[in-house]
Amino acid sequence: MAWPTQLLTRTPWLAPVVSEGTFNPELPQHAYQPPKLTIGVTVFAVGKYTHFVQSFLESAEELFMRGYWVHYYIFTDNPAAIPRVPLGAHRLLGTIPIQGHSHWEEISMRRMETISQHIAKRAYREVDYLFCLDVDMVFRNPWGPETLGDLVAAIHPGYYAVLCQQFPYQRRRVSAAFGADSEGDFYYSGAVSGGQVARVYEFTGSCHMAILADKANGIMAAWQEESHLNHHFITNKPSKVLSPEYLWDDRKPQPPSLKLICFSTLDKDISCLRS
Ligand code: 5GW
Ligand code: MN
Repeated sequence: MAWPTQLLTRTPWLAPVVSEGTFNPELPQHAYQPPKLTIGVTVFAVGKYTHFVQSFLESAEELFMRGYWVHYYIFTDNPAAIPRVPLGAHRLLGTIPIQGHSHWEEISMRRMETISQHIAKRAYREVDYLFCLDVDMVFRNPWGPETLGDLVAAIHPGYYAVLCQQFPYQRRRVSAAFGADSEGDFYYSGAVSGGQVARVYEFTGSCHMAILADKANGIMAAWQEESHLNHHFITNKPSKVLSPEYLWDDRKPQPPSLKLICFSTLDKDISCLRS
């Protein structure tokens, strides 16, 4: 498959698609003043994934939302394994104990529920925007206020050059995550989502409900919570879409249409971590 030589800069519903060169790095700083704006980040580090926390946090401290107030929330079954990474001014970290699960599908399916409950309990008071990120990633270039929006999703690096018929949507009609062949605009990744905290509460709650409905019918969607997230975004369109620069995979060659990779997957040995 040929990579597109250029990325879209607007979605059909006129939301910006953010990539290097589409924004002036100086301008959003002013648009989102005051810098007291607090950006929350949720990450899960369950079982062996606590190994990823150090490089995630170290790179985030250097490159994620510099100059802003940041509140990391790390959900883990092993708080003692969370390293103490020195944080900059106005940057806080909370470790939230959660139960571990032996099946990775179960861990993944509980993320929506956990985030939604955490917003209701605590995060709605503490942050203005919230990003829900995978932990097996590192920041490689600045990730700044150009990514802030009401409802933000990132294009999955594996599907940005394919037609919607080829999206790996949940195609079984019985699932609450169902997506028809003709539906959908982009296939979004489950590894990066976010927005205004109230909007994140909305979509995590709605995905959680859909997951429960599927469970009651004995169904697990094709790509678990990512399928539900994609289903949600078919009708609730993101107000901002991040290009795959904000979610790349280092195992893939970097196509020329992607200029600056901000956040990418660590080359992890999946067989060893998933055993
Ligand atoms: C473990 C085995 C297989 C799949 C996921 C896990 C796993 C995921 C885990 O044992 N512990 C854990 O904390 N996670 C969380 O779920 C991490 O935050 C991880 O980034 C996220 C998604 O799982 P990934 O990164 O393995 O999924 P892919 O689709 O990026 O490979
Ligand atoms: Mn991941």
